[in-house]
This record gives sequence, structure tokens and C-alpha cells, in this order.
Amino acid sequence: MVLYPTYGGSGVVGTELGKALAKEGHEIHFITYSQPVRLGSFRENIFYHEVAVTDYPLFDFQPYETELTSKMVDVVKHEKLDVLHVHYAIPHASAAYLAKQILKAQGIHIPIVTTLHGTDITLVGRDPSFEPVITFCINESDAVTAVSESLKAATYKHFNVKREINVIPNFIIVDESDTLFTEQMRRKYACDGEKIICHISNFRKVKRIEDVVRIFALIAKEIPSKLILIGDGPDRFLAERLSRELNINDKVIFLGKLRDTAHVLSFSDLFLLPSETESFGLAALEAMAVGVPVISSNTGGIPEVNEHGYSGFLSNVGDVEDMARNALHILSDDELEKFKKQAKIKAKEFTLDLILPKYEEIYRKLV
Ligand code: GMT
Repeated sequence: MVLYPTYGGSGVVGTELGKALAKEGHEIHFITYSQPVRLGSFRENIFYHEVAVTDYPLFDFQPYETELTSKMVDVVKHEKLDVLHVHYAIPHASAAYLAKQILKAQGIHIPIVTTLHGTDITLVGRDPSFEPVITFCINESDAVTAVSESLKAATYKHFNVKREINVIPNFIIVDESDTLFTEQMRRKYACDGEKIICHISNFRKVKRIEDVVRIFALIAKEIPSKLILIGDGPDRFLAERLSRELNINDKVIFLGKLRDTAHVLSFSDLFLLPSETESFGLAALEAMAVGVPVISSNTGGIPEVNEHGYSGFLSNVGDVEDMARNALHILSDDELEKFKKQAKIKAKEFTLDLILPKYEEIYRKLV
């Protein structure tokens, strides 16, 4: 598994997939530049290979891709790997292609699976400075998966790709025990009768963080509530500034980056995801899995996850009034419990046991 170790969804998916495969008895080697956030402590069948990034005065930009490629060659060769699965095309797919060629010259065959996650296609990858490399690597991978039908369609639309792309949706591990929730924890953030609204992201422009605050401001005008924001990133200051301007900063709680978000989600009443584009929306699915309904935009792959009128509601990008109206509907005493149950039911369409065999089938075909 080659992935970004940070707080992004592609890293979470790659790590959880690796952990699940290891549990099934497969030997999993993670290759990246720091320990993946969801990897946790010692687990059987799991190995982690850190890519050391050289800091040499000549380099204004460190040649990560070259060092990653060398690490892939080394690990494939010496650990006798069967498949290289790379998550997020840039630069993992091109590094994998080069590693494959180097190994081929040494008589070693290694198939590559590339999983497309989102902005590697919809934002960054489409940029002319990346496009030819992305197109080539998608065409040269031995198998390509996309996390939603919407992302698959976007790939065909924006790149000269003719090959087959398998849609394998992201997944969650449903916790039936309900042990996460404690009234005590909830009380730390909200008084009795207050609703808790949550948002989790990397606070990038695409997440429309100011919409999150504006939706919440409209909700808070009508009902006692708190907004909990998890994560960090370049647009966090916009949320801080806007909540001060709107005079709701005493109701907005910034928790910053958290390794494990399930605890906070378990005492939340509603999740907001008003993104500009979202190939899947794993954060929304993780909220639904613990019974938190979702107010989202209707962009990209989100409609494949959040079902309008069932697990939550969808609105046009930027329509904060509609999102707030829908949020107030869900949060009303008559509706909340129903939506919470439905969100949990909808999330069960994406449980690990349904998704894992789809990846295993791809690996099996390749080896
Ligand atoms: O594309 C990104 O912004 C980063 C990427 C990530 O690593 O978190 O997110 C994408 O992959 C996730 C996992 O498959 C999806 O749930 C997100 O929807 C997707 N983000 C976007 O499309 C904006």
C-alpha cells in the first residue's frame, strides 16, 4: 500500500484496507514518508517502510518521487511483494510505473493497482502540468479503481483514458456496540437541550468552510446548538474570522486534528459537508455509520453516499439557506431519531465485508 499518511480520506481508506487485508491473513507493507495516522500500534501481518526524504542544499524541492520509487523497488524485491497498490495518482502512480520498469529490467514482474480518490482527477490532475503523466499512468496501471461512479465518469471526461475502471466505493467498519457514546463527553461541549453540529475536513478551499459557518449561524438563530470543527488546513482562519464577525464564536469549537473522530461523531446530531466537489465524502459516511445524518451539497459522488430525504439532505453548492432549512427539519424533535436510524442503515451499504472482496478479486486476477 502506497499512500499519503496524513489526515486525508485516501490515506484513511488505504490504511483501513491494509489493516483489513492483514486481518484476513495477507501480508501488508505500507510505504510512505511517515506513519499513517490510522495505522495504530502493532498488528500481525503489517509492516511499515518509511521513505526518507533527503534534505540536500541543492534541492529547492525535495525529490520525493525518486526516493519513493527507490523504496518501492527495494521493498518489492526484498519482501517479495505480489502487488503494488497505490492510493491517489499523484505522484504514486508515476512512481509505481517507474519502479515497475526498474524491476522489469531485473527480471521481476510487479502488477500495479491504482486507486483514484478525488482531486488527483477533479482538481489537481486536470491541470495541464500533471495531465499527460496522469493519463499515461492510468493507462499503464494493471488495474484502476475509482471510489465512485462520479469519479469514474470524471476520469473518462477529462483524460484520454479508454481502459476499464472498476468502481469500488469507500467503506466503513460499523460498530454495532454503541459503546462510543457517553453523555459525560457530550456535556463537555453542549448543555442539555443543545444540538451538536459537526464538520470534519482538511479545511481546504474545496470544502467551503465559510458555508459551514454560515449554515450553522442560521441553525443557531433558531435552536440552541454548538458547532464542532475537526481538522486543520489553510482555510481554518476563514472559519475563525467569520464566526467572530457573525458573533457566534462562543458556539464554535475548533478541536484541530484528531486521529480518531468516531468519539466526537458519536455524540453529534448532524454532519455538514457543503463541499464544492467531493468524489465520495468519506467523512460523511463515517458520520452516518455512527448514526449522524448529513447535510451536504449534491456534487460529485456525494449523492451516491448521502440519500436525499433518508440519510440527510442534499442542496446545490453554495445554497446555505436551503442547507440550513433542511438541517432545522432534521433537528426537529419529530424527525431527529428517524434520520439518525436511517443514516446508520444507509451506511450499511458500505460495510467492509461488502467492499473487501472487490479488492481481493482484483489482486487475485493480477497474481
Ligand atoms: O482529493 C482530496 O482532496 C484528498 C483526498 C484525500 O486524500 O482525502 O480526498 C478524496 O478522497 C477521499 C477518499 O476516497 C474521498 O472521500 C474524498 O471525497 C476525496 N476528496 C475530494 O474529492 C475533494
